[in-house]
Amino acid sequence: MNDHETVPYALPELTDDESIHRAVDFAERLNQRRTCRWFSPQPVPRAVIDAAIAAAGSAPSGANHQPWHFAVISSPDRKRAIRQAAEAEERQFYGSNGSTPKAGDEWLAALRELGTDADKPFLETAPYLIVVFAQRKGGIAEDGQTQNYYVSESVGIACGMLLATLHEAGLATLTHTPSPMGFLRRVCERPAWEKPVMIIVTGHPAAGATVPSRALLKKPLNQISSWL
Ligand code: IYR
Repeated sequence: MNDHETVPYALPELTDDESIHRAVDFAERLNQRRTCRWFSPQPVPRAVIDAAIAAAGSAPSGANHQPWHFAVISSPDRKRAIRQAAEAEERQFYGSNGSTPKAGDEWLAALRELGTDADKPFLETAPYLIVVFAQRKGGIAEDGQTQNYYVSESVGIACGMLLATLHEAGLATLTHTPSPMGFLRRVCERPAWEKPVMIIVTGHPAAGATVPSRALLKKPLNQISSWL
């Protein structure tokens, strides 16, 4: 090792039993998360969103450059602008404006089971849209110049931690990825070197909200893991 500065690192010591219980409990809670497409306008305390972004901001990242920005949209005007631009893109994607769909038949068939379409009312109903940006350049100083590393991986991990924290706080979430989504840079007033990655729609589920049964089908452990 070179002579970089260090500070001590230790975690609370758990017995194996405690460790298993905590892992199983947490996994069971995370397992309850569903992508929700029906939101209530009920307000959510800003402190919850701040805590979730702080959790996301603690994610590991390439060279610890933390190449992310979270723009929290609550203004009705900006939410409407995002909805209008997103739905315009989605109408082309689904072909619901009468044009040939941008999505191929296979993709459209895969989405049919989830019941998605070009209408995105939740972009206006939910109290918060957290728009996630990846900083292609910028370093810690966010100078727009310094090289960043493993940007997609870093931002993906941060989004996972954000979703987990919001779920733990009892909120519903939806990851929405209009395509293309360059318009988000303008609505969120972000610089050119940042790339919009996704909108995390956040709030309480609407009364009577449902999720597609298909969403409950998760691959079993023995299919998603192997021990060598
Ligand atoms: N962006 C579109 C399409 C869409 C694509 C995938 I892959 C999904 O899992 C869900 C939707 C939309 O939001 O409708």
